Amino acid sequence: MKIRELNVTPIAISDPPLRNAAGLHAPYALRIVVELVSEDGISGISEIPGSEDTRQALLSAAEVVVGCSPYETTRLWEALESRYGADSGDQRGTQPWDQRKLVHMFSALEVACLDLVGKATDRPVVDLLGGRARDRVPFSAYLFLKHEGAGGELEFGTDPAASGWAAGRQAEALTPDDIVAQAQAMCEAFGFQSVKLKGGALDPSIEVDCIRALRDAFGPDVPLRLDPNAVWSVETAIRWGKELEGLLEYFEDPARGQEGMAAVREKVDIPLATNMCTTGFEDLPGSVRLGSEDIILADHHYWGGLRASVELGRFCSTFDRGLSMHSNSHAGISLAAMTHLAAAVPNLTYAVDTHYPWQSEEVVVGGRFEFDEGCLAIPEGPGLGVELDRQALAKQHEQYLKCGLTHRDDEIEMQKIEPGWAFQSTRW
Ligand code: GKR
Ligand code: MG
Repeated sequence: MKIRELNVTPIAISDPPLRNAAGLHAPYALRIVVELVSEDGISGISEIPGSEDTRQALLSAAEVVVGCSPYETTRLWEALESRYGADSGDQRGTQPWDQRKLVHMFSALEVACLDLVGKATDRPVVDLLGGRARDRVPFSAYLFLKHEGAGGELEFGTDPAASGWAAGRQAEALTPDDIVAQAQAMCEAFGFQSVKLKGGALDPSIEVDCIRALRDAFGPDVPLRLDPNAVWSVETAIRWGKELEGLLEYFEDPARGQEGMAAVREKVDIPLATNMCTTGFEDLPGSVRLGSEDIILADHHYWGGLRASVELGRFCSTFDRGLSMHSNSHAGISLAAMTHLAAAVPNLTYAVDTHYPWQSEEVVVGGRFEFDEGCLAIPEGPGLGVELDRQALAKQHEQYLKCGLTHRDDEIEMQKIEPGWAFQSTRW
């Protein structure tokens, strides 16, 4: 079986004005939907974070991909690496999200190949990753400090008729009480049983108060996580980390770099997690040498695909690291791939991050995924178990063309509400 066609469709999905260390989310999150079609007309799909650079790179990859076998993803990796060069550590960037090129491209192509192979052989992707270690995958609530509004066409406005989580998604949340209300609305709608707060946006004292308020509201049985995305100094992370001892399941990227994380880890008695300092296989020797974290957040978009993420799981069990999963704003193709992966890796025992509650649109047939007690079952059917809704895809592509965004820039969005605001890699 050979790949005959590569289709690359950039889309924009509405995203609320969420605050983070890099500024503010734009009214749309950019994603790219990739489709590979085999000579016999079977199609495999995937989704990755979008930018004009990634779109151009994927378009140019057609000359490498067309004619390849979807079974031979190792060969595909080699061909892409020799055509585009290996990613370097600093290409990741200082922002909360990863900006490496090759891992994104390969993830897009590998996931679509696995979907295609699954559809051709009538097996779910989880079987191609070693088979299921669990049938249901638990996800975590993902809270954000935010401004009023739900993103997309609504922009900063509100719908007075909205209630439940629809209202929670629109409401401003800049205080501990607001964050508790957001958590309650999200957990009620999705049934999540773990709660993560995105930090690094406001003064650490406010974010620590949010965690205290969440503990008071939810009690000790609901695991809490805080993620300042590495904009706290080592001293700040230690000072506030001490206050957070006994309150957090894990403390995610409290400080920058493996050395900074190791220094915090020595002084603070909370497991440290990362999706910023140990983000690729080339970082693993440093992680072992320095002991920079207790838990690594896998992400198939960043670790170079689903199979590479399974290999990361093996590393974690060998070197006594816990394994969790990172997320960015995304739609259902990514969610399906994350669910297959999390179901296949036995030691991925933490509830998985997802930004999904913040989105309201879908690109897959059947519409939005329904969570049951915070969990998703492995999507049924061959491959990823999802099909492209071509009408929805066309609409979201239209949205992409209209919104004029070409890459993610949370600093520029933030400057729209706070002129002069600038990202600082260490802010507090
Ligand atoms: O979307 O604001 C965001 C997040 O901060 C995201 O960019 C991060 O990559 O969710 C992420 C994280 O866990 O660091
Ligand atoms: Mg993180």
